[in-house]
Amino acid sequence: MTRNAEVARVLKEIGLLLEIEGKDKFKPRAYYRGMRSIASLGEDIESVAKRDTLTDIPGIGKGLSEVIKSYLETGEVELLTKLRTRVPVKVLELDSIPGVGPKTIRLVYEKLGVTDLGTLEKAANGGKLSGLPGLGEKTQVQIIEGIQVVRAGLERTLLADAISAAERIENDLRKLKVVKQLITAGSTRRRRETIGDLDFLVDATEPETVMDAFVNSEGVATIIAHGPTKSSIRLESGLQVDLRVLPSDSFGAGLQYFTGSVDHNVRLRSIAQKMGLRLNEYGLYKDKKKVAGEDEEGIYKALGLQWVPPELREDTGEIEAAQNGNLPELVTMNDIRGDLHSHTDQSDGKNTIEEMLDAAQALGYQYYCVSDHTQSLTIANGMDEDRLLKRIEEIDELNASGRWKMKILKGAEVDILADGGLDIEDEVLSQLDVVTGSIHSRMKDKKETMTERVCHAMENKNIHLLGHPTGRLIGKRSEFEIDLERVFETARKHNVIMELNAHPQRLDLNAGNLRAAIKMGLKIAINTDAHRISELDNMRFGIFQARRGWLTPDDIINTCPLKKLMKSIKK
Ligand code: DGT
Ligand code: CA
Ligand code: CA
Ligand code: ZN
Repeated sequence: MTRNAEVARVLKEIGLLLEIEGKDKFKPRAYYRGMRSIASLGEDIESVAKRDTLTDIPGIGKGLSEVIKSYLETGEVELLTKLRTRVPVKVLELDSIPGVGPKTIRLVYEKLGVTDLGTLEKAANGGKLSGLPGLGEKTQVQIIEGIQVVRAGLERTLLADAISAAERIENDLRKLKVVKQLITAGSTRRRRETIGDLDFLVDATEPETVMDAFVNSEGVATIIAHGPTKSSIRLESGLQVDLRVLPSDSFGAGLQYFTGSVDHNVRLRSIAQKMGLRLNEYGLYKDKKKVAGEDEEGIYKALGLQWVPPELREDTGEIEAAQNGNLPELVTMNDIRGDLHSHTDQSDGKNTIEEMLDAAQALGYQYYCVSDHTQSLTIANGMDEDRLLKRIEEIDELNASGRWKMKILKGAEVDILADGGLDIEDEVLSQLDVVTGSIHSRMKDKKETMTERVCHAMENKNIHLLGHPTGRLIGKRSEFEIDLERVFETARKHNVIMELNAHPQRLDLNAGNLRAAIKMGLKIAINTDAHRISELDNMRFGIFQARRGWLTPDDIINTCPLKKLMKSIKK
């Protein structure tokens, strides 16, 4: 968690506790406002505090600035400590359940003594909620489902969060002169969507020095084990990190073993056995003689396989492909020539169009599509036809200005309405370069209805892309029910491109969906859907996911040069 996110969390907790205590109606709102303000702050809160300009932040008055200062300086806030004693409720945990907010928390706390996820679950399963004022049978079912969603997401960490924690510790350890090689293996190296724990491997001249530094890393909550060849810590975020020391001449074998997956490793071991060899984390052996182990390539080669990119090591066909020399040439960051889905402060983005363009240009893109929300998404200040027409003129001017070398593409992320229509007139849509259609409403539609809706939208001749096709938010919201096979067929018929939304919490489509889509001959666009400058960097998570879906540059539309891109999205 970044410092800003930590502070936002503290403000939110205070707000929630105050609201549940119920003594003051207005104070909680001030804390929520401050929370939102800090969460969307473009600058590091610590720098603002150092300059002593916290009260310049919208929504941060004297009181809140004192709270923030106290937290940044001491890690504690007196008000929060007192509130937690007066109202012993795990408000953040309960508030994270979809469909549960402060009002419900207050009600179940007062009437049923619910204080956390476990006690709420018990009350809901016992049918105790549906008797409470304003809570029906339906809400009770929703809450039970919501608890399951939270539970499923709690134990694992999003890849992006795991990687940023890993990089922070790795960078510190790399500064030690005794470290020769250091790498994060396990599911993180395989770029799984979520991570159980981090698995560091190190080759060092003085392992104890590395171990000591490791257990003393910043952000450690508990030291689980501290030994000469293996140590484990738990970070404040709850994420566990293991560090293993490997001998130099076995580093490749250890890296291979601890990268996994278990299924992939089991297959390799049986191939070794059939060849009269033995494979373990120290090497590949013929009787007592080591035939490979220093590097990974050597092990795969000795087993008659191409080296397998970690993203493919799930035993879903990669072993056979590697035996036949048929592994795909997976896409890399260098192949990406532009981003086709992004927002500005005209809708719910945080930065101006110029700021976004400067940042995109710095990434070396050839083209960049600005695609703000449209009118039916009122909470995102979506654009109507008039505003869109103005936007079109504005982009013509920006292109003509010559300030940006890349081509600025005119786009919109239009809402797919309940009946499958789009929320902007065709007359205006036809003037845009790239139109993405997305579902943002009625996500609980029945499978048949949702499939019809999306397929009908794709029949519109002005739609080029289907945005975040399954609508899931990892650990928060499941995919909506939809017949993807029919969606893919319809997309192929009408030349609609499937988005791979690169936001770490979306990664939508998933790897299996991607493989199915390209098998049917569909093209994919990897888009960040950036709502602020920093989110343009999420492209890397889209690339990771694309690789897990076996995608090559040819499968991806935004690897094309501009001319070819415009030609191939034409209807
Ligand atoms: P995670 O942490 O749940 O996201 O997933 P992994 O894949 O990182 O799993 P983890 O941390 O339990 O173990 C790291 C790797 O070590 C795993 O991918 C393969 C290897 N490994 C662990 N246990 C076994 C085992 O019992 N057999 C074999 N062949 N390999 C194992
Ligand atoms: Ca792991
Ligand atoms: Ca592990
Ligand atoms: Zn979007």
